[in-house]
Amino acid sequence: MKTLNLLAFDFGASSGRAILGRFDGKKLSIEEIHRFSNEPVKVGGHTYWDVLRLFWEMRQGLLKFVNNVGGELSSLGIDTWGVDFGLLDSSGELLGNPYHYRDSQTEGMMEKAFAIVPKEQIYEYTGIAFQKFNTIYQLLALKERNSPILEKAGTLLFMPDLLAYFLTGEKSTEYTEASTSQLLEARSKTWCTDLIKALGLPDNIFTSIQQPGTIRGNIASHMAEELNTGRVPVIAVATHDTGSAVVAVPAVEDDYVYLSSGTWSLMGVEVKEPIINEQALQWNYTNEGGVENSYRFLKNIMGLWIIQECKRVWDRQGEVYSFAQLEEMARNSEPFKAFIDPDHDDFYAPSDMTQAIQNFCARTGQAVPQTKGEILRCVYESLAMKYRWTIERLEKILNRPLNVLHIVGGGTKDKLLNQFTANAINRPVICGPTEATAIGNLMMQAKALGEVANLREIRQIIKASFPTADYMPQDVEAWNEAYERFLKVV
Ligand code: LRH
Repeated sequence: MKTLNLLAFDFGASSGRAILGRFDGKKLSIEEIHRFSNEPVKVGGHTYWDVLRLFWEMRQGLLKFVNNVGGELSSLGIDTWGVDFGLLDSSGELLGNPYHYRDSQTEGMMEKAFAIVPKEQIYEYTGIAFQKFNTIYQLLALKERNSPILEKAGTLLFMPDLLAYFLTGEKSTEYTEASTSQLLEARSKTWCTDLIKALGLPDNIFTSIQQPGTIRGNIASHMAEELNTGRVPVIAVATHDTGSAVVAVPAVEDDYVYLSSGTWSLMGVEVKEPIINEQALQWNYTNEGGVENSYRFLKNIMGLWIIQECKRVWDRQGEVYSFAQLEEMARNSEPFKAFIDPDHDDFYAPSDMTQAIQNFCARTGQAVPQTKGEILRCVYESLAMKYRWTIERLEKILNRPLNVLHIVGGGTKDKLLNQFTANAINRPVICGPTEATAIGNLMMQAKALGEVANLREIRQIIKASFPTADYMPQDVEAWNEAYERFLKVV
């Protein structure tokens, strides 16, 4: 076959990139052709995404392909974080800027929802974990304050669908992203109209659902002309970034657990049927929609957000260090001084993360980390411990052992955390690829174009194309002892 040029637009909560993939049928190689920041914008008491700027960055990525790379672009795909959306009016115009999932509008909305539809019933319908930022609670917040935007809304499009709409003019909803809303029925993979109606949300704003690996349209002709791209097919990949990342886990074993590590840490397994039971509900595990009828049974863990936010605080104070320098400070600090529960609400959106960590340690009667190194070491060790906590509970729910951990995503660059994770979970850890999300996005394009058969084949190709790094557990005794102390704060 001729080599395909595929373009992945991968939008994360702090940055985005356009990654060019060249696929010759056997191997995939990647090249970053455009990178940009994605800062939340705070105005008038709310936090928004600057979606038009994000679209502008997509155009820059396309222009860079045309001007710097050249040749034929076979297709493109878009993935973003979950849950957030834009609303269009009946003529297709965007009504306001999409809210950021960390906006405070959803405070108290879960409780409001449970008063109408019991929590257990919501879980039974959707299988989705309770996170205050889920689309369901964002919509409820708009409804509660009689938002004119919601009243005028004709169509809801999630972030990747919205960006695809700007590009193609086609309105559709991709399944993996839609599943994060907590508004889909887990088993039938369709909108849960009973839940939507019970909460008094409009049920006429949702479009039909497309499975990942299908062609959703082509770049609109006026834009194709302007950018000189040709009418490139736009593919519905697994448009939820975690969905794309999990596609790219280069696993050959059956007994593995994955961790998609970035701003969030998403840890879980791939299953054929959603797991909806009391234990899964109690420990707040989710069943996100995956490719080829799979589900991602996983837990959302706060992840590197905590480190990113510490860095932001220090940057603001004029003490600017690279992530590599911060990692070194943590490495040189005293072990096991204090622990936090990374998933405590204290760490969701504090104005000063370092303060939040210190307050948590003081409140729980532990030594209070003082230096940057101590604070970071506390976060790293606590994350590693939370991974162990999560795997142990996964094993209980699944009733089978999970013997190896695959870590993918940007977090794999953090060697200290990789090693701490192996130590804490006492299992081998295989790290890579780092650009898993973009790679999963690219390979689902190849599948939609008919150049690769299935997920199994995709993973073999990824394994053959990208190296991994292995970490073996060390100091297991000391980590076991410290885990007992960690358990006291979760
Ligand atoms: C990770 C992620 C995660 C969601 C969160 C909002 O980027 O998609 O899966 O829950 O963002």
